[in-house]
Amino acid sequence: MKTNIANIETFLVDVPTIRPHKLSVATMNTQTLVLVRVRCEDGITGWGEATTIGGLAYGEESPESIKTNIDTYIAPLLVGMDASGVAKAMAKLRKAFQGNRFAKCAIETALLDAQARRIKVPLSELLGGRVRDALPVAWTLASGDTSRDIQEAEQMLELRRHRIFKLKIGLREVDQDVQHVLAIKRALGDRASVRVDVNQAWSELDAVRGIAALEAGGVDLIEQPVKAGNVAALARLKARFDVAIMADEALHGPDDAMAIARADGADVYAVKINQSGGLTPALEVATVARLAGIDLYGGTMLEGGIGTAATAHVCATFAELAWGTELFGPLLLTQEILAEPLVYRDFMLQVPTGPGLGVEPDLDKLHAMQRR
Ligand code: MUC
Ligand code: MG
Repeated sequence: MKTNIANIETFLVDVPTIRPHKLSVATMNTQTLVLVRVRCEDGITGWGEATTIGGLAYGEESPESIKTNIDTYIAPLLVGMDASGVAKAMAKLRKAFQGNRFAKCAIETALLDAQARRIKVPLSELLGGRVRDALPVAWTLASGDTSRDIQEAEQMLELRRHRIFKLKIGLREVDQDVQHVLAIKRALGDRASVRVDVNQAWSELDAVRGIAALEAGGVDLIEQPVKAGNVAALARLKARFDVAIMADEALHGPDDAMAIARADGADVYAVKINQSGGLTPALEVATVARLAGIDLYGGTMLEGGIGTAATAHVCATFAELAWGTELFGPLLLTQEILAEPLVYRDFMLQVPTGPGLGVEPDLDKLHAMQRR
């Protein structure tokens, strides 16, 4: 049935984190969620999220630019179009506007959420069909303090919430970082998978030294050790070491996925809906990976409940998901914006089962927390 897009609104919501989250590119004390609401003439509403990390520190879109570009350009283009023709609306949007992957992701999520609600299926069924109902979920240790990180990991194991830990490194000297990681690995032993994310901080020489020591110490995976643009270095590191090399910032959607696969540049792809420019391109990234024999991992931009649920629906369609996910974003925040929080149980995130995303914001909370 045809029904038009009636209006599109955006909200910035600043939520403090439960502790400082230290990456090589930024220290986060707050996360700014960019939420998008699409209302349709048939009364159906869809939600999307376009959250990034550290303002402009991580990527070329900031929360404020995402909001402005949706309000100024994207909303006027789409209002009045058929809401049930999501692919057509997204094709128009992708043709009219360059870049703005995060903004496009939020819009596609909201349109697909609305459409899945309209036809009364979980979003994963619109995306090709669900093959898994729960996803292994990693936790990031990024307090910057070794004993605090060990304590945090022990607590997560005790709670049966996480047994995969990703450590953020790259801020300190390579040797200091290696000592920090190996102390945590020694404390956790075989009870957990320990992985590192360098967020592009190392030169290739740093990477050779660092990865050799981390591999010898039992670390399972090295994420984005060198600059995003240096795919040749990623490929050399992949060829040199047995430990898995994961591409993250190097992956800005299907074209990069294809180029890195051609260069034999990674063992694993972090599939991120926002970095990919939407749910459909994220599925394309995953398809390229599958065809090239590259493993999959469900990545996060530390989104709140809406973006996290959307990624969960995408990952639920992957037949193979060798490295699990890191869909813990809502757990890093002091405030829950969903009416019903996502369920984390037995080291897994449960993929919502209701129509659409299967989650929705608590509007009172959202309005109370919204930036004015
Ligand atoms: C990244 O680079 O992977 C994901 C988890 C986390 O702690 O930071 C993000 C971004
Ligand atoms: Mg990363």
